[in-house]
Amino acid sequence: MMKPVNVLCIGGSDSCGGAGIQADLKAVSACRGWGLSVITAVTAQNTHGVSGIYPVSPDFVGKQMDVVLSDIRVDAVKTGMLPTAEIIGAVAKKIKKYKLTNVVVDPVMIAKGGKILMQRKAKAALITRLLPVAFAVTPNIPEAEILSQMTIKSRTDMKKAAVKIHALGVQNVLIKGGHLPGGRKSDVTDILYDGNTYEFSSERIHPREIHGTGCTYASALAAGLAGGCSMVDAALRAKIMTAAAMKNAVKPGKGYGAVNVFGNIF
Ligand code: PXL
Repeated sequence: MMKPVNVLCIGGSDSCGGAGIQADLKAVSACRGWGLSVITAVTAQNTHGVSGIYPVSPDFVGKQMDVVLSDIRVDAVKTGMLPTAEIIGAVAKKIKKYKLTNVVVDPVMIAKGGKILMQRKAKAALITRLLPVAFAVTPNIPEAEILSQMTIKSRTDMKKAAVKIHALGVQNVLIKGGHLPGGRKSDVTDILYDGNTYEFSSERIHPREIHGTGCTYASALAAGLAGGCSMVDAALRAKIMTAAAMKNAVKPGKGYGAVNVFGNIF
């Protein structure tokens, strides 16, 4: 039997299937990887928004990691929703214990409908405990503003913020530009900083409301790293794949739509 490339996704369940662990596993599968999942919280949500959050105990998050890692080689890790400081601490401890590499942190803070997915006091734990053990962090603009403690209004600001976040101890900072204001015809530029600065631009897709883009991007990035791509190659592939998944978005319910990584197949 073939040995697959394994990506461990650590995050919350999204009951409507568009974001969270469900999006992660679909993105890893679309990249031909094998997705493993450690659940940090169960959300009750549909395409109108999140109605409830039930966090898993930090001990049980740690237990899921122990059981998986005692058996299965992990080639990359992707973290998403980490609702509390205690859960962040448990995840960081296991990443260190098992010396996990290619750790991609998507610093999920707020859901599309505005629901808070990470407690306010957990943000400090993300910065002090998780970023130093991460290979890459993938904030959108509002998340990058929180991590860098500065306002971002331009590409120049994005670059300054990336340098500040890099100084927190994470090797690769990839700030996604989708939230920067721009005209209908403008591009979306993501900034990668690893000591040098890279810019990735693509056509702006105008999703009225598409759910799961950040989860898909970070999971595809982790799958690329797991398969041996450089950070730049993995980021480019992830951006191309996420853009295609947005173009192929579906509308499973009456509310917002969701990315669809398998859209080209059917
Ligand atoms: O898109 C970020 C995200 C991550 N994880 C879960 C979510 C969401 C957004 O709603 O529900 C579980």
